[in-house]
Amino acid sequence: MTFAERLEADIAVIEPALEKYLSRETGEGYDRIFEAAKYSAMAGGKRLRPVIVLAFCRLCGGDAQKALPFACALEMIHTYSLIHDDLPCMDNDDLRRGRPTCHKAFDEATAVLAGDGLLTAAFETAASAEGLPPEIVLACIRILGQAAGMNGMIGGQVLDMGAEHRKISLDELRLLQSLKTGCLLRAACELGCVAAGKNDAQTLEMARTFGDKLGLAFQIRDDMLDIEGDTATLGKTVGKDEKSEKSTFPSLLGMEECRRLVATLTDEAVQAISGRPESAFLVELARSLTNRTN
Ligand code: GRG
Repeated sequence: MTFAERLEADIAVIEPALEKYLSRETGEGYDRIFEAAKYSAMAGGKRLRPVIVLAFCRLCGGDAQKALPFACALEMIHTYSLIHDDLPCMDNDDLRRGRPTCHKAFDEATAVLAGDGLLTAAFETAASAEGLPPEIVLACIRILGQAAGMNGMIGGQVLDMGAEHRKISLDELRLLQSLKTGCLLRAACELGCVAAGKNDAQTLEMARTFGDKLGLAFQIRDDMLDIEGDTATLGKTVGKDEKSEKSTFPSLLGMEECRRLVATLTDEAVQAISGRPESAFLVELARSLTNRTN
């Protein structure tokens, strides 16, 4: 299977599973909350995090189907973070994944609840994983909680809020991004390994190195796209960082240095998994992100 075929096949498994998990017991009289959650979750998106979960599971010799609940749980957490990030009290955005943001399509309170609902559904979904020993399921739930929590993505968002309208150092920016964006990407790599039953220190170190390097490269490219991308292709508003006077990788390092850094970090990510059978897909995925346009 080529890279493109594998990617397409994985997304074709992830999307219906995600929709199915979000269609459980839709409530009479409160269907609107399921509608809002699905509006954002099923709006497309690259599905990068769940695809990485499945790929790392295969890399570790596991059955990717068994990792699917964790892949979907991670995508639910990611979607919740986008809904809340777009709220008027946060980034106040009108456009996401090429559509009006959740609070624009519904209303603010519904968007808050849709985010909360997705975050909660993620843990229900992970806990419902079948065909795996309970200690593996538990380990995956812990990875999800740590990555999404206050020592993870939430902590990163708090640093991000404190970084508006002032210049921060490169070290501060790296910490902010490693929590805000890096934690979920790193969790994707770890989840795949653990779901495959590989949780030895060496395997997890390999997964974390790949996740950390890829996460940083991904965020630098994201900052670059806020400058050189276009709203239609990205599906979200560009030029937001400059407007809110945020320190970003391009503002601290310049575009050329960013381009160089993305390439170096991608090489380092690739190096971490090189030589392993089944690594070709992840290598190509990492390379494809270096010049992504959305
Ligand atoms: C509780 C009100 C409240 C807010 C919490 C959790 C949170 C706010 C913010 C999370 C931080 C966040 C949104 C980081 C962005 C990371 C990022 C680069 C997202 C874009 O990811 P892509 O490009 O998106 O993979 P698609 O749409 O392709 O899935």
